[in-house]
Amino acid sequence: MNGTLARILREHGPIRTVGVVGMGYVGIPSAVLFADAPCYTRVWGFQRDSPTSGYKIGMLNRGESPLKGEEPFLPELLKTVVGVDKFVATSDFSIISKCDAVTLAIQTPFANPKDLIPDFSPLEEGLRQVGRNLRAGMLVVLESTITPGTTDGTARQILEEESGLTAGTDFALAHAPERVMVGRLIRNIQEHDRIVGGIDQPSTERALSLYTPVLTKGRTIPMSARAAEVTKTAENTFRDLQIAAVNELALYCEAMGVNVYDVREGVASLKEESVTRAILWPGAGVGGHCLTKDTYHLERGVQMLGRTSLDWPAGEKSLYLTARAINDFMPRHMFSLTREGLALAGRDLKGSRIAILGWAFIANSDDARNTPSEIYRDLALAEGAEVRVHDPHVEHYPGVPILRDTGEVITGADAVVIFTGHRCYGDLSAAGVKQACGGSHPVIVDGRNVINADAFIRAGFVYRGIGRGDKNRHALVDTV
Ligand code: SAJ
Repeated sequence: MNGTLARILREHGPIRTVGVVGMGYVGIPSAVLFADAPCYTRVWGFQRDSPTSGYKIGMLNRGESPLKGEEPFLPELLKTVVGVDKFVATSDFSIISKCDAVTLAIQTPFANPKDLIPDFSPLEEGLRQVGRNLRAGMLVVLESTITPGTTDGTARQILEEESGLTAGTDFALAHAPERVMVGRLIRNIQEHDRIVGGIDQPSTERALSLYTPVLTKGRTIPMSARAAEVTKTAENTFRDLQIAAVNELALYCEAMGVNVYDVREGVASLKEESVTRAILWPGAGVGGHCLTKDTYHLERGVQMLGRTSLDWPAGEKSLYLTARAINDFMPRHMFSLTREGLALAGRDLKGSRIAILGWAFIANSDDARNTPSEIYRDLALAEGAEVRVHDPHVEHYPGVPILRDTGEVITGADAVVIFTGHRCYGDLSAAGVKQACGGSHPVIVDGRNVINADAFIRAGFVYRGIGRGDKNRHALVDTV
């Protein structure tokens, strides 16, 4: 046990003031929950006053959430903590020196996944701001998902360089990864168990004391900083792998003329003590800000930390990278199904009108980060098709007109392609869609198994569905 840091933290007393760097999907709900905890007297939300995101500061200080989409409890909580002056958003990073604890919730995308090169520049800039205003006795926590080794590596170096202090002696340093999903940010922070990993024991204990007051159902799970980094990257990598496994099964089922959903129900039915078959859902692709990159953080981590010690079968590719490749392939498979369907209807992609239903990366949300629909749209445009996009929630997306009226998007379409499992697409009627499309054999490609295949086939559609080998070779029905 490092006596010096433990003594300094004891003399510093309990955490009373908290700073959160990065007012986004993770930082805002975290800051609001810290501010709502009676034990914390003041919480600052730090945000760069940049042209793209500076507007958030004013909104937050008016008690308005800049986050799009429905986030239960957040608007009320935000109004409350701003109303009682416990939460203030600011671009004045010098105020960090008034905080007992600072968390960083800044995105960590990959500049080039293929070569495992992340773009850590936003995170590094945030760390420099914290380092410049760091005082002895403070706690710094990284909440962003990071390459294993970053907390005790790059982050430590930058903080020590900028502050002249020593991590583990003068200040505490830890990683406590976020585990939130859009649409349930507040509940996820309160109810999910919190992984907390310090670079040493006093750092772990200090970070545990920071998060305990905001947890309702969740427990804290202490471990080392590196184990926490691996835990976070691994949990998303495993989810991506599970999705890839069922996507591969779906492709196999199509090839064998079988319905993957029957198989899935069968596989999932094997339930008895200690036997769980966590088989997930196949689909048109994997999007979002997490599963699309966290595998690369894990891969980069083992490359950097385990290059010489990893025992691995010669010539074998990483299972996790193969999973990424399969999930990235699914929008392309949707495109092949479209091409195949149009050919059956006697049409080429070139000049065909395609209606994409669903731009969000996840059902019933407006979050379109890394949406699989974009890969598909680019392929279709490149082949000379005319593409229109509908989404009930996504308001705006750079360079892509998003329409709200389903009728307007489907009218005159040669192919209707369902990419997101929004609830409203389950209500699509075969007769209504057929009338809007107008042709004798429009194509419908279901990437989320939301429509009734038989009803559309009876109405004269060329039907194609992910994993629907039982239907994808149906005979064409002439309805006139
Ligand atoms: N998807 C499928 N089949 C499935 C589940 C998801 O194709 O059975 C697709 C979705 O359509 C979406 C993508 O995968 O395009 C990601 O979906 P998701 O449900 O994993 O949503 P995320 O990425 O917002 O949330 C994940 C979650 N991680 C895990 O469950 C291990 C969440 O708990 C994390 O907090 C989040 O990543 C994150 O921020 O890391």
